[in-house]
Amino acid sequence: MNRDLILRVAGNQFRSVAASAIEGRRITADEALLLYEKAPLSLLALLASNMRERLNGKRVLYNINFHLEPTNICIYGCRFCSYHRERGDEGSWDYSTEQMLEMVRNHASRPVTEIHITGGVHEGCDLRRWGDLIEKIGLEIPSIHIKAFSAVEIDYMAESYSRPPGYVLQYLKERGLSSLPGGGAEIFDSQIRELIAPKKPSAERWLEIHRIAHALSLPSNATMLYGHVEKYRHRVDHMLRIRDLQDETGGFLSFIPLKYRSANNLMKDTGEVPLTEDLRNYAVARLFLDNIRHLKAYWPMLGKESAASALSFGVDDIDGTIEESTSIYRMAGNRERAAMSVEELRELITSARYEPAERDSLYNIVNREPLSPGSSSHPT
Ligand code: V47
Ligand code: SF4
Repeated sequence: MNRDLILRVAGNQFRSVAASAIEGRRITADEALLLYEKAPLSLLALLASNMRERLNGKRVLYNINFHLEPTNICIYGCRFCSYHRERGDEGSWDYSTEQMLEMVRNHASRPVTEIHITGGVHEGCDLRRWGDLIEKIGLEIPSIHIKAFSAVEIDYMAESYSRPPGYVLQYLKERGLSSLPGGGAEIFDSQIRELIAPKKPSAERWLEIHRIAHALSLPSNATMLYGHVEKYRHRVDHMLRIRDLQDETGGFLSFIPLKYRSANNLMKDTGEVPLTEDLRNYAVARLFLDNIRHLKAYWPMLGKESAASALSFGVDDIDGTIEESTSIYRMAGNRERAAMSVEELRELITSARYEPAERDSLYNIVNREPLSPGSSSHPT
């Protein structure tokens, strides 16, 4: 839709912010708050789509990856988390390096380009052990991109070795670490953080670790856990801190809003926000984070249908065709099978009238022969 038409739809109340968005000017925190609180969903869809087309055309990217979750035993006990267990609890796990390498070998014949490793944190989450693990994974699949260890895990390794995070990141990089996932950010506001994740490292520490990673040429993602007790202003504050850091380093590859899922955790009475709220959130994130090119929908958390709707609200990246090894959202109440074949994912994108394209972890397009059914990443 052309500029004048969008501005007419925007009306007086939103004309100025709409013009900024369309003309590529940065929107302010107050404008983001206004969009969150008052903008009609139809206008948000138009503005976010306009911006996503300017940045990414009609393309929707996906990556063929698999998740490895070494353990769900975790000392932090975040109140929103349905996944963590105490050692010895029913449903807890803590894989040995050999068990994890066996899982990796099971993927070696599949066309995966990335392994995503993250999990709980406990006394066994040792820097040398994780360094050894990723080194061995690199020997099993030399071409694989290893995206591993959230800032929370990096912080734990640094603290337990009484070393700065830069030491830990450099050590892991030398053993094959190529980027960091965006977990652990939650909501940066200290009061909300205290309510939902009182034991977790602070927002400042999360940002510091990503700043250092970027300086070491380790790119990363940023997440935001939304739809619980936070208010819109906390989301804006969160994204502002990410936008500021991105201005400084340019190291964030994508922004990933994570919808709070309420089953089986201490905050279950909070409930979940409706799909319209997810779409509003994607659109405002797209418009506010003008310096992060990719906006990712993590479909195992959102569900397939909702992920397809999110494409019309600024999302240009759908997290991969992943395996059932991803348990964090299943345990938090998403009953959908956490796996989708490449064909299914491409179909979801084309049915929404976008253009699917496979990407690698650094957002280069992967051109490959059509996958034969035998080599698809569909779980057997
Ligand atoms: O930090 C935990 C979230 C995150 C719940 O970087 C929950 O590519 C909703 O960060 N409801 C970990 N969310 C996962 C993560 C991630 C996921 C996909 C891709 C990438 C990436 C990173 O999961 C945690 C927390 O914010 N989480 N429990 C819950 N009940
Ligand atoms: Fe541990 Fe992560 Fe769950 Fe918090 S969200 S309890 S850090 S596994």
